[in-house]
Amino acid sequence: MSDRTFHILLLPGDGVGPEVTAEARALLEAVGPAVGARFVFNEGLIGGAAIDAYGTPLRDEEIDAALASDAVFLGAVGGPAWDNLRGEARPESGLLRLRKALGLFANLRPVRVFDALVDASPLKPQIARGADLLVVRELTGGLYFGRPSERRTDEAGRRAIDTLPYTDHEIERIVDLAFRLARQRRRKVTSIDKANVLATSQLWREVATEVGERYPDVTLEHMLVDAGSMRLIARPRDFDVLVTENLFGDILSDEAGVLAGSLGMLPSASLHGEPPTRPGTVAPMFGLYEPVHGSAPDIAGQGLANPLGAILSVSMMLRFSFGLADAADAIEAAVEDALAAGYRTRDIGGTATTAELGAQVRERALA
Ligand code: GGG
Repeated sequence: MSDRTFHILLLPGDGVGPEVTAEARALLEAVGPAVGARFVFNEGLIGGAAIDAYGTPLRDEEIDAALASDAVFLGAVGGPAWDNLRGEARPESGLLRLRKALGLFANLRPVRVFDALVDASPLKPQIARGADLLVVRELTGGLYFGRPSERRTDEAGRRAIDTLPYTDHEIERIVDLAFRLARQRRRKVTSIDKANVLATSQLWREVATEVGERYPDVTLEHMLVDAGSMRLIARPRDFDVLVTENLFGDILSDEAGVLAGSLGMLPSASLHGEPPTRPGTVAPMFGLYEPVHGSAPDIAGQGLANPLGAILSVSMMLRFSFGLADAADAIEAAVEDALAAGYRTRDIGGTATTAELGAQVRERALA
């Protein structure tokens, strides 16, 4: 087994971020020797923690450190302490700036319903069971980055503007990635838009259709976001890969958390490079990994947060950035085992603490 050293910039962030990233870090440090790898962590600040320390949600130093790393692992940003801030002063803008600076246009959010958690979803077991889909969210365009984005007060009163721009290039590259990922799954892409109303969605649908013509072996369907959001919880097994713009992707993947039993279960990878070349393997690429959930300030510091979204995120890191697919498989199997043995945090109907569930996964990943 070769000895490989991987440098990870760790940005725990705010709220439950430090608690869940600590469990995932402990897991990586524990499995490293078994897979001939060494994970070296360099810690930095982002979000509210960075505002408190440096007066800004993200410094250039953290961007430079990210560029010097093999991967970035992030917890969560935001919280009520910074709710009075606006625009680029807000904690969330640090995360947006980081994604943009690193060119991470593709956010992969897999949603898997573990058998042991079918009863944790409010949906009927026959609806949630076996659902396994991948949301591919465009991450560096759309409303999140369009300008102007501002507030002003004039004779008509208070006014706020956001702008929703997309170019054909931005749409083409994310939809193309979705097709390549679908080729490794069940060969179906559902492109979600609002083409009956929005000009950007009409362009989206046009470009997605053109991309689809290059993949005759993959089925493409178009769906309006309103119908898609209903279908997602009524017939989730109809979906394989969903591809959509930034805001729709954020909302739909949070909705999909209901299928998995809790938003706390969902991991994510943000990438700019090539997708895997064959199932379970990649030409290693740089990426940012983070649980889909936010900072959950209401439960922060109490040991109640679910660490599995963070743990499954480092499993994606092993797979996509480090080429350690076997180790990633072992972690996913350990999560499945721990859940099957009944270990659950409060959000998925149990009483285990963050640290207890993290330890159960660690023990099984090393077995
Ligand atoms: N771990 C994800 C997180 O902290 N999300 C907070 C947030 O504001 N995210 C913005 C977005 O993903 O759209």
